[in-house]
Amino acid sequence: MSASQTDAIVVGAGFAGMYALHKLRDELGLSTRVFEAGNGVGGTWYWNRYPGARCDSDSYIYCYTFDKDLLQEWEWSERYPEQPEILRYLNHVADRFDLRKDIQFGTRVTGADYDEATKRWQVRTDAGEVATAQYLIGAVGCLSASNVPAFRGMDTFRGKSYHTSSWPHEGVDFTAKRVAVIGTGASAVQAIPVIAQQAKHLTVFQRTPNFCVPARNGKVDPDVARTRKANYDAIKENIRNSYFGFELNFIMKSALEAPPEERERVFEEMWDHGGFPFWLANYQDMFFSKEANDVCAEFLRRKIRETVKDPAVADKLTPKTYPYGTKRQPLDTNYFDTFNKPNVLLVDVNDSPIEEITPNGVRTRDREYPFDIIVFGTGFDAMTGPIKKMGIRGRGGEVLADKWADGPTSYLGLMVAGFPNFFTITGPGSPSVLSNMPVSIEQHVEWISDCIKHMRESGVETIEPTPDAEVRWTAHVAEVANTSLMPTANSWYMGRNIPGKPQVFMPYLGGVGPYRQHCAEVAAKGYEGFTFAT
Ligand code: N01
Repeated sequence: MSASQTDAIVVGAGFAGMYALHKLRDELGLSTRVFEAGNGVGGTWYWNRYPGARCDSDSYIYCYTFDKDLLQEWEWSERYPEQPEILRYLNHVADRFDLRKDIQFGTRVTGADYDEATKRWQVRTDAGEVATAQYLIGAVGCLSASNVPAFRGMDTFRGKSYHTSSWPHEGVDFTAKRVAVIGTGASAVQAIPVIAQQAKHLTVFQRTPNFCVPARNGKVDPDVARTRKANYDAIKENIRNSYFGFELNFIMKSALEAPPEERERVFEEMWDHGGFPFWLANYQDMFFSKEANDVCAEFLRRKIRETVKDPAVADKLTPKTYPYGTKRQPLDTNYFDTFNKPNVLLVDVNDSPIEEITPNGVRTRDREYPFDIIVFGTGFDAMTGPIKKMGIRGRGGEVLADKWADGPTSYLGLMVAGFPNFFTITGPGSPSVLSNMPVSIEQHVEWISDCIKHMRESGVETIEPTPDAEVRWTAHVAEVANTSLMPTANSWYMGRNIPGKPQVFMPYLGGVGPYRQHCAEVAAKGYEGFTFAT
């Protein structure tokens, strides 16, 4: 067993961990070590290699903005970057900033204990290594702990099975295969049309239908790309101060006050434009008023009925049980149209629940379906799952997973009382998954780095939130969520996709811009709500 000591340990080498390493090592001069379970950089984009995987944010803002030259030199080929292209970008960043030399790949952190005597974190890895550091940064992502439902007979299946988030690097050939996809979330919505093109037959097992909006991917007009490059300073400012980290704003009007013809035109424009505007730049009361929401939802339901030829299938694909937008908006390319293909079958597991996985396939209450390949698009133990998996124990041996038994608590989604010098990047209680992730990641990394700089200049060794600040912030996160319709859905934002998980709305809905400003004010007031110790 070897032991190492550094100023900082970062867990994870995705967008967040890579920038944290650059900031702490190259700007603050801290000795920094990164542990990464994958054998390369990229986090989400290293693991999620399923067919059709691409980002739902426009490429020109799904990137780092901290380096002007990097922004100018990288060319995105399409409106939405595909997984291989994002991974190439992140590898380029790793090379450009010489990050790899301080990243230990193929190493999973299995535990981290705070030693009160030395004021250091002791981090253990699956390689049996122990490393200590003053600062511990959890850059483990929000969607990195996969959820594979515990169906009876899971290990009896004689064919191949894959979860979308741990896809084989060599890809999967579906030619002439009978394929099942279980789940219809954002990942499956991307994968299903691509798999259906290749497979002999595809059966989709759906628990909850989704309101999908067309992505409308394509090449970016070179003139548009040039103009954006010339205006990156303004774009950066814009997304940092926006509500969701995009160049999008709500329509400052009620959906109910807009005349029906005007509303129809606006909806059609957003539909034709594709992407997130329908979700994040709709009428301002869409997230707050059920009546306003119904108007938006009905437009999308009509689009499903217009696209899907068999009315019974269209009906099954039409969401009816939750307000529009309260589950993550999937963007699609021919998703609904795929169900018109003769080789595609939709099974609603509410009518016909999955009872077991058999050696030959899937048995529902009604019949057995034979398959060669089963794809689990069943999502993640989101936000808290990856942090809990790190096995964090703070002051007095308190286990973070126990502290969070009834749901996550934090101050600003950045730190937890009783866990000194442990920072979470895009943790629960921050805008994180309700934003364009790189924008929120940069804000957190920069805040953490400024905080550590301040600590070193002030000669203090530890920082942690006061219990009172944590209680107040956690209550505020819930209060803001409860003003909206968001908590009413069975979403992973609420933890409702995981049996037994506490039902708490985890991200902060207060908006990227206002949240950024609040974090800055906290720092300006001498890190109000935190305590320092020497
Ligand atoms: O996972 P999900 P995902 N039996 O949890 C179903 C991000 N993402 O991987 O809705 C049957 O959304 C489950 O049903 P229900 C994005 O933030 C980003 O698709 O819980 N079905 C659902 O249909 C996204 O939100 C991009 O009732 C079961 C599906 O499985 C997040 O990742 C691209 C089941 C899981 O859907 C997660 O998306 C793709 C069971 N026991 C994804 N358990 C980008 O653009 C679960 N399901 C960056």
